[in-house]
This record gives sequence, structure tokens and C-alpha cells, in this order.
Amino acid sequence: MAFVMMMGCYDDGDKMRLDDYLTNRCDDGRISLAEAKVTRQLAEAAIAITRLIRVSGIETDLGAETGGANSDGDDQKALDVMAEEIIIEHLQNTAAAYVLSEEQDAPIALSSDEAADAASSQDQHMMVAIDPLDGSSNIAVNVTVGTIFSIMPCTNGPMPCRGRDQLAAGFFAYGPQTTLILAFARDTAPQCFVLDERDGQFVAMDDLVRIPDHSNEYAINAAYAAHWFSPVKSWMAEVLAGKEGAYSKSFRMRWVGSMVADAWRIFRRGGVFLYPGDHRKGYENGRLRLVYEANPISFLTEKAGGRAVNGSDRILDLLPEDLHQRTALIFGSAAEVDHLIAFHRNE
Ligand code: P6P
Repeated sequence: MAFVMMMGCYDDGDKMRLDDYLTNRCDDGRISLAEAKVTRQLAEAAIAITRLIRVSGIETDLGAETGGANSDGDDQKALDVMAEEIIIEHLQNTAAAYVLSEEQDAPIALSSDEAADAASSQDQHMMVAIDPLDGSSNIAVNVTVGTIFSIMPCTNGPMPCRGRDQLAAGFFAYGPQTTLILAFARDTAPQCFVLDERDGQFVAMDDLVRIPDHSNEYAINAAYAAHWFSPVKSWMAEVLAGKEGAYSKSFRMRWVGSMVADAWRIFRRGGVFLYPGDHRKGYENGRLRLVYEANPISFLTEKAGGRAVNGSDRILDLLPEDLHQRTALIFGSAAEVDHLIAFHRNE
């Protein structure tokens, strides 16, 4: 409160709140009441996760390993498990019939009257795929982590759809601020929100998101350069050539080790993110998962005028065959991604 007093009176009267944003979309028919409720509940879960993170290391060490492992064999952290539990609890009594989680081998059925009612009206039946805590290895070192979500129709049991058929997608980033970027199928662009922790409300940030077509900033873990396939190696050679290279400009690199943090930066100021496949055993298709990481990020990216591919193919066209299948992921500023597509198609 003292900080706010120093800044003088804070009037957020003109800021649209997430609640208003959802109500407006229900009123104009762009989303259903059921989609609005699922989104509201995800936001409430993110607020609860924010509160947990703020006391991590004070009450409990949420970055501590539980001794368990997720579907991919990654060591589970206490906050991974707690975040998933919070999200599932908040999705009870909504139209979500299943939760498909990175932390679980199989879909979790949510039995509630609302889910049953939604099943009867096929257009309302939905499921939510989540990465409950992306980047969780960063909790212990106070680096931004996040929750990624994909809201999909559920017409054929818990079978995930192609990314282009998602009803909505978004992610929360738990950093210096807790932020949300969100888009629904009928939106022409994503909207960013920031959590005002003084009253527990997400408020809209400036205008709709548009990723600049060009950028001089890229995100990749360059430690794996020796393992990259030739298209990425060739692209990187041009990038490192700077003004004398094919792109006639100097670049800078950022790599947080938490995709939501790199993604948020790209949505705010452009850039290109790469987690390509490489020659390491098990990394032929990269590290990121199609259903609950690449698809939601790619849905948001295209809504914001960017591009998202696996190298040569559009992510949103890929047909998921397994809940945890991996995909190479390259997304961000359209012109920069186009350079990478050219290398993948010509090599
Ligand atoms: P590496 C976090 O574990 C994650 O899934 C993404 O958030 C992040 O971009 C990537 O893996 C980091 O991978 O191989 O650099 O540790």
C-alpha cells in the first residue's frame, strides 16, 4: 500500500478487466458462456498459483523435486504437482469434460453436472490441455515460469484436435508480474492482461497484440549447435554473419530456458524462437510437446500475425497422434520464420 501511496492515487477505472472482456464476447456471441467460465476458472487458478510462488522458499521450497517424473521423464517439482492440482480443482463444475496434462500419462475425466450437460449439447463439450508449469526447473532460481492452456472441442472423447481447431488458447507468465495472453477462435488478435495483485483482477494491457514481421532478436539454446540439422545450421550462419550476411543486419540472442518468458517477449516486441529437432537421441522432434505447448503458442502466434512451423510445416495443421508427442517448434516474426522455412524446404 505504501508503494501505491507514493505513486499517488491509482485509477484503473478505464482499464478493461478480464471479466468485462469475457462478458463482452459472450454478449456479441463470439464465445459461449461455457468457454467464458472455463477461462475465468483458469484465471482464478493462475491467481492461486501466483500466491503460492510468492511464498516459495518462505513456507515451502516449491522448486524441490518430488522424486516423481512427468510423462516425459522430467523430474517433477513440488509446484508442478500443486499447480496441476489447483487447475484441475478450478475446472471442476465447468463444461470441461477432461484435462490433458503434461504431468499425467492419460487424460483426467472431470465428472460434473455441467460437463454432463455440455456433453448433451455437443457444441459446448470441451476439454483443456495444460502444461501446468512450463519451465519449472527455473522456480528454484527465481526465473519466470508459466501455465500454458489449450481449450479444445470434445466431440470424440479426449482425442486432441489439430491446433487450427482449438476454441481458445493462452498462457500465464509468473514473472515480476503475472500476465496472461489469450485468444479465442473468432478473435482477430490476442489480448494481453496483467494481474493487479492489489485487487486480484486481470486488467487489459493496451491494444490487441501484433507481432512485428521483422526482428533482430532470436531465442535458441546455442549449446546444442553441434547437434542441429543443416537447415538451422545454415540459417544460424547467415544470422551470425550480421550486416555482411543475407539478412544485412546484426542480431542479438535471448534464451531464458522458460518458453513462456521467451514467448511473452516475442508477443510484446517481436523475435523468433526455435526449439528445433536435432541429432541428440530422443530430440529428433525437439523437446516441446505439440498438444499443450506448441499448439497453444502457435494459435496465439498466428492470431498475432506471426508464423509457427516445425521447420517446413504449419504447426496448426499437424494431426496429434499421441497426447505427449513432441514437435520441433519455430515461431515468431513472420519474415524471420519465412527465412527458416526456406532453408528447411531447400535443403
Ligand atoms: P533446454 C522448459 O523445460 C522447456 O520445456 C521450455 O520452457 C524451454 O524453452 C525449454 O524447455 C528449455 O530447454 O534444452 O534449453 O533446457
